[in-house]
Amino acid sequence: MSNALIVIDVQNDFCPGGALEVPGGNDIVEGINAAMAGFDAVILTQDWHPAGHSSFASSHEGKAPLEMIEMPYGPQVLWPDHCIQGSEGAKFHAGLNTDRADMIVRKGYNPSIDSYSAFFENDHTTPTGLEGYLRTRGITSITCVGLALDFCVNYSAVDAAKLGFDVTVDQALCRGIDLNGSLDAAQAGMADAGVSLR
Ligand code: VGL
Ligand code: ZN
Repeated sequence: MSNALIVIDVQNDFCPGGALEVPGGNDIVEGINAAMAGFDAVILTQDWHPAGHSSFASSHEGKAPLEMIEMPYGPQVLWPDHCIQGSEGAKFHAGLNTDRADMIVRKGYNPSIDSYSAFFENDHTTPTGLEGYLRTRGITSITCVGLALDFCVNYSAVDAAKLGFDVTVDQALCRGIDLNGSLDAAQAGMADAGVSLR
């Protein structure tokens, strides 16, 4: 039985000055680096969209960022263009200790489906492969940290709990976007799914 730290999307575009900045997103970097020592495995995720991705408002005529749209897989928030493959914004925050990472999971590369969760795309069916990686390494317990608490951290933690992992979210090492009450909803949803919030 091993434990893993899953560091979600600590990328320039989610930090102050980035395209989809999360307030205080850079404040958690040092704490995340320090936390790495307490885990058998460290996994980083990286939001990794092709230009023209369907989650970008700019891909939908007449739509502005933060408006909603109905996708074949359900409602989707439209975002400013962010984390475009190979761009500065898609790079990890320069202060993040990426040397300690055993694995980097990229997600959101499918042009027609967004992927908040580190485990499944937003159709809740297409796997990223992370579940298999964790299971084959004997990891049963995971702690999620990173950005954004109410989107990618939330979806990753809930999916991991549904898959039967023992899941903790360390909220001191997360920052949220808080769009129309999304932070309260995320905390309630994670608690319901059996995620330990601390
Ligand atoms: C995220 C919105 C769009 C996140 C990624 O990392 O929480 N949020 N893409
Ligand atoms: Zn994204």
